[in-house]
Amino acid sequence: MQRITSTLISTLAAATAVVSIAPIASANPFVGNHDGWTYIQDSTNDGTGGNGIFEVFGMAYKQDGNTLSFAVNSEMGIEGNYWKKAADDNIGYGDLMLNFGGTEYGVRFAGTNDSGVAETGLYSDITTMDVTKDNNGWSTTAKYEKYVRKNMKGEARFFGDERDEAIFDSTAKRQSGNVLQSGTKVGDIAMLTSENLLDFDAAFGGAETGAETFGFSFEMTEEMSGEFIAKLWLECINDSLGMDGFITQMVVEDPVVPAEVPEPTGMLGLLGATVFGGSQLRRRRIAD
Ligand SMILES: [Ca+2]
Ligand SMILES: [Ca+2]
Ligand SMILES: [Ca+2]
Repeated sequence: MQRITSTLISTLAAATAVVSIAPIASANPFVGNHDGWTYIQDSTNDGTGGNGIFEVFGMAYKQDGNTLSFAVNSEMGIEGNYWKKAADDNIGYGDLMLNFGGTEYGVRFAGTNDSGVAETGLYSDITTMDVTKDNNGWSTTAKYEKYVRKNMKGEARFFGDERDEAIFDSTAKRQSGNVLQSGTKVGDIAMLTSENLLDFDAAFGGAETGAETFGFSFEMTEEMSGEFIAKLWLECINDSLGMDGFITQMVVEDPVVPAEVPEPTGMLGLLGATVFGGSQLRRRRIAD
C-alpha cells in the first residue's frame, strides 16, 4: 500500500512538473483582426537590396460570402520596382500560393510579373517555378535568411507568421517556387479599390507600414474550405510572408417553394386515416 501511495505521489509530482513547464499558449502579437480582415505583420527589416524599396510589411485576408480577398502592404507597388540587373529591368511580386491541406492553388495578381501563366486569375492544378535567376535574386531561401539574420538584424519573423517558417526555408537551389509555371484557370480576380482595402495603419496600431497597399478578390471554388496557408515571395526572394487562415464554404440555399394547398381528395384521405387511427386506439384500450 505504501509503495502504491508513493508511486501515486511521484506520478502526481511528475504530472505537476509537466504542467508547470508546458508553454502557455499566447496569441501571436503579429496576427490580428480589424474591420473584418485577419492580418499578419511581417518583419519591417527583412527586405534585402534597394535600401528598403522591397520591404513588405503585412498581408491580410477577408471572406465575404464565397468571395475571398487578400491585401498587401509594402513599400513596393503591384507593378514592382525598376532594377537594372533584372532580365526585364523589373523586380516585382511572385504569385500568391494557397494550400488547403495539400490542395494547392495559385493567384497571379500582378499583371506585369514573371509568372508562367498568361493571365491574372485564380489557378488550380498548379506547378510552380523559380524566377530568382532572371531577377538578380537569392539562389536559395536559406542564403537569404542567413544574410538577414547576420546583416540586417532582422527578427526571426521573416515569413509573417513564424509558424509557417518551415514552408519557406530551403537550401535547394533555385527552387523557391515563387511563381506559377502552369495551372488551370478557374476564376478571374477583381482588384480592390481604396474603399474596400484594409486600413493597415489602423490595423497595425502605430507599427510601421509601407506606402503601398493593394488587394484583390476572387470567388472561392467549391473545394476551398477550412484551414489554408498563404505564401508570397517577391521575384528575387528578397522578402516574403505567409499566413494561416480559415474559411468556410457558404451554402447557397434553394429558393423557397410555396407550400401546396392539399386537394379535396387528399383532405378526405387524411380524414380517413385519422378515423382509422382513432378506431385502432380504441381497440387497443379495450384490449387493455
Ligand atoms: Ca518585410
Ligand atoms: Ca522581373
Ligand atoms: Ca518577410
